[in-house]
Amino acid sequence: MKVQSSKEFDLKREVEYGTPEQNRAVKEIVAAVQQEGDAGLLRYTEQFDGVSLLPEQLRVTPEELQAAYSRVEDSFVAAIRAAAANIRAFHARQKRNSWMDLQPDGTILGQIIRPLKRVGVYVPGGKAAYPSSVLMNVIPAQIAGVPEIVMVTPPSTGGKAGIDPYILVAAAEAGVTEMYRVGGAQAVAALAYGTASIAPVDKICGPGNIYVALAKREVYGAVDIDSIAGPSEIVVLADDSAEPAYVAADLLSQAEHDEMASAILVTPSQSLADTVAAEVERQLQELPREAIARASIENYGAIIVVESIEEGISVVNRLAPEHLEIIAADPMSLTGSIENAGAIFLGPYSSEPVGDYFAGPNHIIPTNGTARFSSPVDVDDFIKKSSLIYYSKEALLRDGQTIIELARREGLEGHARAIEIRLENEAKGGDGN
Ligand code: HSO
Ligand code: ZN
Repeated sequence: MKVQSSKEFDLKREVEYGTPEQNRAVKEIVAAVQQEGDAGLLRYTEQFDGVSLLPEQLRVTPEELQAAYSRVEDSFVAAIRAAAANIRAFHARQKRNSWMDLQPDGTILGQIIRPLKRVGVYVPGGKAAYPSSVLMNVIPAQIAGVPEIVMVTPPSTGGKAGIDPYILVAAAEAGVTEMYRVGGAQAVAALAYGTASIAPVDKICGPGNIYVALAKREVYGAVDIDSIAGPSEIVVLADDSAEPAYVAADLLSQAEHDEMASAILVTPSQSLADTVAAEVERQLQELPREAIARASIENYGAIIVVESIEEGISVVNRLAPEHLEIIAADPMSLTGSIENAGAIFLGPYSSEPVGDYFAGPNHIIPTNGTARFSSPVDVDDFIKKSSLIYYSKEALLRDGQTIIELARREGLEGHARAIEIRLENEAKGGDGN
């Protein structure tokens, strides 16, 4: 791992917008499913997943779900339940209440909070199908009160229509209410526009490959979508007090996600920098996903030596990482200076996987520097608000002229008159109540 100073370091990250061919293909698939419904959905499922299905085979049956439970270890079910309980408890704290303010003049202003009615969660197939991510997408929706939570996930290829039993169990435990074996851009289109077999949703979330990401962008507007997640990122801010083997292990825990993942150590300690570099190399050689982690470390990994912990903090704020670990003396005292970080892990025992799987906070966190202006997935992502306005006669008589003034300034005489007709009527003795 390269050790460099903060002056030499330059973070190069790119957002993927897809090739022109990929964009064209996605537009075509989305349009076809929108027009043809199930017929288009099934045709693309056959073409891309190699699975030929009848419309009535799209939905996962209760028997299949039962079979999935019998195929996974009891210890896995117990682990998922324990994680789900923590994630529920954390997200329950985020629930908002509707509110109303009654003013002395009788005016009532407020906000009514309602859950979205129907949400679609995309779960990718293959190796990146993480049961933990199913919990992280579904539980906030469930806590928000979303009554219909639909999961789509591609059937395994090669003619078999099965779905990973671990995904099915995680989905059931999280509270998914319907599951369908479709994936890719065609599944996103089906969720957005609906088909005879799959009713349309209000929001689509969950990670996927480039086709899924482009399809989500394509249907945005017809439905809401979540933000498109980039590769995982970890920055460890550490001083001499840190155990080098822990730091190296935590860097590799995220490097193993993806060749494009980024793992960075920021430290004022040259000796920590050198030992972590050696330790990363040692641990890499024993990692089953060595090839992926090594590519990530070579492409996007760095050890940045700074002058002081304060300079380290300013580097962190510039990077705005998805995950930040602070492994330093008195990490709490540094936390107030961290302006940009999606999730902050404090001290030597808060290794990132604690948050990835179990502690309770969401692991879907802004990447690519977007922690500057956005936040981890939470209950707010699954609610909407309606404003509530009740004006009393007294209040309208008091504010009417001011409103008329503003309306006429905008040249909107109709607006002004809607108010004026009431003021005039009231001046004549009125019959309003
Ligand atoms: N660290 C990933 C989430 C994850 N880790 C899922 C393990 N499984 C988010 O950046
Ligand atoms: Zn992870």
